[in-house]
Amino acid sequence: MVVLSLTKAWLWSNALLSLASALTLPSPNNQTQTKKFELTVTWEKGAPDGFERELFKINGQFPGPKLEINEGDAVEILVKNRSPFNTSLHYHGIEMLNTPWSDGTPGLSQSHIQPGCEFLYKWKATQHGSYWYHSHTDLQFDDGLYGPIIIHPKDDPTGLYSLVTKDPASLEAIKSAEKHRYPVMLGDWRHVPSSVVTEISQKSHIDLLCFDSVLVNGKGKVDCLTPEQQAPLTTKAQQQLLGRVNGSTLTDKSCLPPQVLAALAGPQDVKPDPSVVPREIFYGCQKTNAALDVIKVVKSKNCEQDKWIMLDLIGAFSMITAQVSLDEIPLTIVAADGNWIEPITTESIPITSGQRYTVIARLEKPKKYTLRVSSTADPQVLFGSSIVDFQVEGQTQSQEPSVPYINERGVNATSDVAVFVPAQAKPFPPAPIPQTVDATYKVVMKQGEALNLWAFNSTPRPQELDDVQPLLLNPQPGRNNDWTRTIPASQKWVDFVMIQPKSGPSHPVHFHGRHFYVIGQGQGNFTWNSVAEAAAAAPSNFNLVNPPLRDTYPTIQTQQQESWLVVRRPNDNPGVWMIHCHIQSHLKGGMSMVLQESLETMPQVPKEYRDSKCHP
Ligand SMILES: *[C@@H]1O[C@H](CO)[C@@H](O)[C@H](O)[C@H]1NC(C)=O
Ligand SMILES: *[C@@H]1O[C@H](CO)[C@@H](O)[C@H](O)[C@H]1NC(C)=O
Ligand SMILES: *[C@@H]1O[C@H](CO)[C@@H](O)[C@H](O)[C@H]1NC(C)=O
Ligand SMILES: *[C@@H]1O[C@H](CO)[C@@H](O)[C@H](O)[C@H]1NC(C)=O
Ligand SMILES: *[C@@H]1O[C@H](CO)[C@@H](O)[C@H](O)[C@H]1NC(C)=O
Ligand SMILES: [Cu+2]
Repeated sequence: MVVLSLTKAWLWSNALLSLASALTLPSPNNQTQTKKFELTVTWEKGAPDGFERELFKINGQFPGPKLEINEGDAVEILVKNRSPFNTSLHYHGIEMLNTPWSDGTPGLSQSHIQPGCEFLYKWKATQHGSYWYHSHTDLQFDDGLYGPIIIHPKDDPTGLYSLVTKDPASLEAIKSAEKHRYPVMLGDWRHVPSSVVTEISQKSHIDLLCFDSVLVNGKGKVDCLTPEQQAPLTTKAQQQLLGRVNGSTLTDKSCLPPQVLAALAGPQDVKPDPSVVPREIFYGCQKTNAALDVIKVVKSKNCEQDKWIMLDLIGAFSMITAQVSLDEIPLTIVAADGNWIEPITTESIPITSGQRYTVIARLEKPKKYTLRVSSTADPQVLFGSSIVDFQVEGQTQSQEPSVPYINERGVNATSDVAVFVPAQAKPFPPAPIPQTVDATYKVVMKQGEALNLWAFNSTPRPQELDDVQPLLLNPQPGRNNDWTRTIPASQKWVDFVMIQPKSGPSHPVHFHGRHFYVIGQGQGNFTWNSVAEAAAAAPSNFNLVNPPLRDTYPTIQTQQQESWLVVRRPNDNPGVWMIHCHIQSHLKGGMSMVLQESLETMPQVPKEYRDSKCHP
């Protein structure tokens, strides 16, 4: 589409950006070093929600160990694949500045790590905040191949925290909480391995197979609702979908039944076949009572100051988007996808697959507080929880159950619950963005020719491309096809206009490499010839002053009309990067494409990454 060429704005914005970084405070934490980790991947039995199945473990645990790093550190991660499957490890949200070969994307930055083999990832922690690692091979992260990454900031965050409290003792307590952050990994979980899910989806052309539980830090339980309990939790959208097939109701796993999902197919689609879906995928709920994750926080007797905690909420969801809320305790968000924001205090936060929020909270009354994770996705009523167990030495803990802000559908209990709106997050410190760009790329997201096929532009990207020689070793300058865009180094800032067709589900769009600014979003057709024209015509849909900086952001789910999302992103990190929908079945179904960025200035791929020989 339209290619705008204006480079002055880039220079202008660079000047402002360096101004912003000159304002940052001196660093208390500048002893950088090389942090080395060894991660051994195995395939073994486990029972995260009380039901035993096989799953991936890393160093014998699920989720994998927390990788704790300081900003500025050099990071080396040796992955030893001791599982029977090909695998890979991607570092979600890590920009991989000058190390595109360590991005962990099979077919792009590396070949799969084959069973018995090892791979050494090396990258520099140029960012701070919460990130996570996960397999980028098949649907392996559905089988538990993930873990958290915490990068402690180099710059003194006092300026940020003093927007939360001016009380010196509380400020110290928050800084101390930052040193002891708790990752909270949120996942949707099935009792069958992802290989079975894939096989069923490919045979039936239905990819919305039921989940069995929601896990928090790898723990959860199966809840079964009676029809009476389901009734008030069934959304209007679900009722409409059920209404399309006579006599259908939610299954006992609280899912839309396969016939209803099959009815989503259009006349042009390959006809779905619900009859080949094994009954136990949708029916036969069996309640479990497994232990939930507990974060135990103890305030010592002689501690005068308030107790503050910092949590890194990490959306390791395969499919769902959930509202997350800690009963009775307001959460102050200080970072989104690792990027500091002006603090926003909230009581319920929507999190999609791939997104992260860093929150701080003040605990006063000793009590067990429930952290609720309630899916808002249409196919199933699905929820889970964990516990923040707050004890004060010398005080009796209240035994009263904590009072929820949200219900099992993520709906706020009362109208005064503060629900976070992601578009309102403002970067801290302010990060001016260029007002014009050098190019605009339009990406039309769509369903493929079947319910389990998905695409950016017209053709699903074939998964076999994960098995070819990594594109980074042999880039294709000039290639521009349905799943490749080549962005020359001369295009310093680029807009992507993501078009969502009507009656589509929300797609959490994820970019590897550099993060992006979410500058505009709206419903209806994107009828303008350029983003500048759109912003002039519909200013309330755009934020060109202080837009959110993210690496994963959802499109608007639509019924009657299209919707669009505009993101603005620098092209200053040469490499071969994937952009894709983070819903795993959509990625598997082809909803991804490759950006070859600034190939002209790409650093030479080091010899050890060119040589693909296995080191078992
Ligand atoms: C660390 O930061 C302090 C204060 O800004 C500075 O004096 C010191 O030289 C820095 N050390 C290194 C190794 O950068
Ligand atoms: C559903 O029920 C209505 C009325 O009860 C009937 O007219 C219609 O044909 C039925 N549709 C199907 C697909 O069975
Ligand atoms: C939930 O909160 C929103 C405002 O954030 C309000 O509009 C809505 O009515 C509330 N829902 C309920 C059930 O109170
Ligand atoms: C494992 O990865 C290699 C290298 O990408 C590929 O050739 C092979 O087909 C893969 N094996 C399986 C079972 O996918
Ligand atoms: C919006 O665009 C679609 C094609 O993407 C077209 O079919 C539809 O008619 C357009 N709607 C309006 C209201 O212009
Ligand atoms: Cu998607």
